[in-house]
Amino acid sequence: MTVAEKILAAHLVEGDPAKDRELGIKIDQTLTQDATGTMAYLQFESMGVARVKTDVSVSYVDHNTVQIGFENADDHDFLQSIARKYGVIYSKAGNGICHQLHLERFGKPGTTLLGSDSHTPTGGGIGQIAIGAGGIDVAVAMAGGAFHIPTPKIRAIVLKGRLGKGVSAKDVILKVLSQFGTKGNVGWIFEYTGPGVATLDVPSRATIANMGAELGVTTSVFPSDAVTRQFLAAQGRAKDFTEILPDRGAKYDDTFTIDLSSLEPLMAAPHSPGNIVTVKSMKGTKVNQIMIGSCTNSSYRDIRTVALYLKGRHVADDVEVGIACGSRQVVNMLAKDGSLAILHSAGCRMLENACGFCIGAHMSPRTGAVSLRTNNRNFEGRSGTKSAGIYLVSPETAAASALTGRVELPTEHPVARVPSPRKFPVDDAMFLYRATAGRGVRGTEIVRGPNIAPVPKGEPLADSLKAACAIKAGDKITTDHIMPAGARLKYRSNIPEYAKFVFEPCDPGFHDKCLANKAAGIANVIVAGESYGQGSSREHAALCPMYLGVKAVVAKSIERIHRANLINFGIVPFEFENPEDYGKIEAGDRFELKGLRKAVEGDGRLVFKTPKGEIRAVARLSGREKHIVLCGGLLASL
Ligand code: MIC
Ligand code: SF4
Repeated sequence: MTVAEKILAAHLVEGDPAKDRELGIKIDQTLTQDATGTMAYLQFESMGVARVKTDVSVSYVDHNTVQIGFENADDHDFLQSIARKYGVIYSKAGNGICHQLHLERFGKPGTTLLGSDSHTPTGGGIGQIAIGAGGIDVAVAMAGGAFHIPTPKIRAIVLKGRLGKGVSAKDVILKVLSQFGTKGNVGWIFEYTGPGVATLDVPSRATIANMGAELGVTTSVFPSDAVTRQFLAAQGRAKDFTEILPDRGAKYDDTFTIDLSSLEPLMAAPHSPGNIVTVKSMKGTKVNQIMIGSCTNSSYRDIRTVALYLKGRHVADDVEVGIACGSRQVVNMLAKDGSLAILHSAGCRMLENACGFCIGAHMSPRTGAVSLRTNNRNFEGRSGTKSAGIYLVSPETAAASALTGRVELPTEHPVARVPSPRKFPVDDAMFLYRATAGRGVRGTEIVRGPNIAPVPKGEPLADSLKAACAIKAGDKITTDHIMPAGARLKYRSNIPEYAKFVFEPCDPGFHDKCLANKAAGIANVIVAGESYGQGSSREHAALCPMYLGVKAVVAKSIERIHRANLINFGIVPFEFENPEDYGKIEAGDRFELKGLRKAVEGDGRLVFKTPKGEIRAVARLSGREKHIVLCGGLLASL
């Protein structure tokens, strides 16, 4: 068996991998972050369960930490009180970024982790099957319910050789992205194997697993081996180690080999993480901003490497450099070994240990800027500046370029490799309620400021609907297009308010149009091209459209997490049976969805007529998914 098969087999509660399209797995650990967490816990509350039923559930506050206005602080208080009541561990704002912290303090080889954040697969670096999902799926898991995944196909990414100096894990995952792209990988698990795995430390493995999210795979996983053992021991968690290796002769559905020694520095050019070019081809390009950090590259190894590049030097005058570390542990280590002083002296702006710039909530670049960033997504406008071009790079490329303000090749002046620390300084003081984890404290009063609005519930699916195409979008529409974050992030707990910004970057009139249709008894339909709903796990990209009366999406293809979110909020996820039918529908077209309910109950096929002709759509739903859609969403189905 492969590593993924072993862990899945040990957690299988529904379905047979040999026969069924969908598997139900038991979830051992959950994580939430504040931007998706308020909704997840509101939904958990409405399930009427007395306490969480997982081994470990952690609520992190790392996204909305800017606190302009009362909204973020209201959310934090709500999350803190909910955590205390239901037995969730609460990680206070300032402690660090959820995925880095979870890897350091909780991630356990051989277990399953479900997180309401698409980069939860970071845990694959420590040998977990770690999966990103919508908040309501995490709420169900906290209540002891199974999580469902498409029966996976498993691809071995065989690593050989050893990375050269100035080349690092980010270049490995950018190489994988150049091969497999950001679409067409739905349902796959990428399993890293081969002799090169042993040359990568756990944070490097985590970087690679993290950006598997950009491939659109279910998750990525590394074996749990001697390197994992050493990392856990250095975190004071030797007892959490279990060895999990693939069996000799384990069979994979596909294999792709990478020779680490032949890799060169790579970057993802605007506006997709799959748009890979060599750093060499961009050498000398003027750079305005360099941002280092995010859950992809904010470990001690990453930031210490940057310090080694900048030691005794200063960043170029015409470039701004910001650094956000992944956790307090990382900062404490950098303080102790002198790196923090090096970075300050070099003129870097040291930011809070949080998502910040990665989600457009801090340090948006100037108009038309070239910004090199070590994070994982460079979708247009995500940085907060629509005209900026974001290039995703390794910490090495970022640091080398900071010195001249131009794109530089880090391999030309490499620094020493940072060894894995023998002992990490452990300080869990900002993880609250560990003593009552899993039990909770009865009678805790939940704090609900005015930003905490109730969760809307869907209605049962109608048999036939008068409908209108509310928007016709193109290929690779991300959830950042559907439900922007950045300055809008603070409305996450208030659906009527947040819904005002659905499709803001594509069609600012979308909200008003939808509400007018809804008032006139007309259902809204979203039409899109390939790979609809790429990127983040934010269920708001389904929940807010549901609130606006969207009843169906018809796309050429839909990404896994977003498809599940649509179902969870009672929106039928149709795909065109013939992709050419996309040309037969325009924004504003009116049509009738006759026999919609019957179609969902049956084989999912629906034919409807637009002014340009007949459209054949199909929603391939499992029995479980049909039930949810027919009820009007997961909450309504419980
Ligand atoms: C992101 O990187 O886009 C986010 C913000 O972390 C999202 C979650 C969210 O929208 O709150 C994700 O990746 O799932
Ligand atoms: Fe935070 Fe960025 Fe990671 Fe999302 S991708 S969890 S915003 S650091």
